[in-house]
Parts: sequence; structure tokens; C-alpha cells
Amino acid sequence: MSKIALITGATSGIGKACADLFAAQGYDLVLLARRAALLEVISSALRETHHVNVKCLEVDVRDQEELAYRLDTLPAQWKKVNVLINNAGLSLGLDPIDKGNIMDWDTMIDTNIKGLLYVTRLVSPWMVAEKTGHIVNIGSIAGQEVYPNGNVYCATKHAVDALSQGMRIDLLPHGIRVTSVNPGMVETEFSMVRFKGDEGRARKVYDGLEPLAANDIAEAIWFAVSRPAHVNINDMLIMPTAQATATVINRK
Ligand code: NDP
Ligand code: 8X3
Repeated sequence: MSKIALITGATSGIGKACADLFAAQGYDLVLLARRAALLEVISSALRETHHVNVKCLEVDVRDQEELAYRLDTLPAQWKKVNVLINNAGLSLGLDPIDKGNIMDWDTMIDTNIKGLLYVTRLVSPWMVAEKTGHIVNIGSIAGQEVYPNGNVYCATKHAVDALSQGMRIDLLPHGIRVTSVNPGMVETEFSMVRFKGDEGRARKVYDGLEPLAANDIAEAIWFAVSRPAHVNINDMLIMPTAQATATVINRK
């Protein structure tokens, strides 16, 4: 029987790259995101290319009730999740604290912290019952440092770091591995989302340097997941070679 990976935020960037890579490794997939049409296109391509089973869950991780319904009603064989990749997340805006948009703050907190918790609360008992599993939380360099105007996004990723540590402690008796993967700049839809479709501003983020690609992160995740069962990679901090810290960047 194939192993199963449940990936949140699978329609773009790091989540989509993980879906590709895990399918290539023979995993069946539960793919979760809000954009239904995109989920269908991605899952059809994966089924065709890799001959794996893929279940799509069009759901917003902020919607605790809908999430619970969709996950609880999965057929029993789909609940044998071996790997949960808590990846869905976003940044909105880059403003000083006194000028921040409160709706954007709520969206980041609700998605990056509460959404990750809701999914984990639903899936981790399945892993506990099986006495095995691996949870990979996508944090960020923003969860290790705070940079100007990063305030709330950085706070959400610091929370993810704390939650990874907490999960590792609480799930230790059940043999469940927990890995925190913390990337620097990765070129995905992330900056377009942060700057609300302002292409000029989004492109400028990656001006004069080679950022990470989503697949670089997927490969690191695969490395952690594919270690022998007695090995847990606690944390990974992965940066473009041209980026030393959140703000120290070597642009040509
Ligand atoms: P993308 O914007 O390319 O992908 C984000 C994914 O999250 C999309 O599939 C989106 O799908 C999904 N998503 C967003 N909100 C929700 C929601 N409420 N419910 C369900 N799914 C949601 O960004 P990345 O791939 O770059 O980001 C993935 C993760 O990596 C995030 O947690 C981000 O914070 C983190 N990260 C990114 C870095 C970067 O530089 N790009 C660096 C460090 C960390 P849909 O819109 O279909 O719902
Ligand atoms: C995304 C990386 O530096 O934009 O988490 O916060 S950064």
C-alpha cells in the first residue's frame, strides 16, 4: 500500500512542488487549498504522470467547521496519513506597526497560525492512533528574525516555530516526527500575494539575486521525510546563497 502525504497550500509554490516530488516518490496525496479548478488541474496531471491516487480538498484552512467536516468525512483509508505538510500560508503587506491593516493582520494570524493548528488538531490524532507519522511545518527566516515592517508576518512565523517545538514534545511518546523548515526568499506567488498583485513591487524583491525555487524547499522536505525512522531533522534554515539574513542580501 502506498504512503499518504497531506499537503496544505498545494496549488502553488512550495506546496505544489511538494505534491510533484512526493507523487514522483509514489505517495498518494491529499491536496488542500482554496482554488478548486487549480487543484483539479494539478491532481489530474499528477495522476497521469505518476499513477498515484490524489484526493482534492477545496477548503480554506481558516474555516474550522468546514475543515473538520471535510477531513472527518474522508474515507478511512485516506486517514492513514504518513506525512502532513503544513504549508498553506501568506504574508499581506509590509507596513510599520502604526500603519498596519488590521484585516491583513487577522488574515495572516488566522491562516498561518490558526489554520495550521486546525489542520494539525484534526490530522495528528490519526497519526497518534497509528503510532507513526511526520509533521513538517513551513516556518520562515521570518520566524527566526524580525525585519523592518515584517511585524505581524514575523510574529506568525515565530508562532509556527514555537508550535513545531510544542508538537515535537507532545507527540514524542507517539513516535511522531516533527520538522520545521524555514526558508529565506523563495520565488513563488508569495510576493504577488504580499503586494496584492503589484507585479513591479513583487518582482523587485528578487532583483539582482537568484532566489530559491520552490523545488529547492521540496527537496529539503523530502530529505527530512526520507531519513530512517530513528532520525528526526528538527529544523532546517535554507537560504539563497545571495542572502545572509532576512535583510542582508548580495544584489548584483
Ligand atoms: P504561494 O503563495 O505560492 O502558495 C501559498 C499556498 O497557500 C497556495 O497554494 C494557496 O492556495 C495556499 N493558501 C493560502 N491561504 C490559504 C487558506 N486560507 N486556505 C488554504 N490554502 C491557502 O507561497 P509559497 O509557496 O511561497 O508559500 C508557502 C509557505 O511558505 C507559506 O507558509 C509561506 O509563509 C512560507 N514561506 C515562503 C517563503 C517565500 O519566500 N516564498 C519563504 C519562507 C516561508 P489557494 O490560494 O489556492 O488557497
Ligand atoms: C518569507 C520570507 O523574508 O519575506 O517568509 O519574510 S520573508
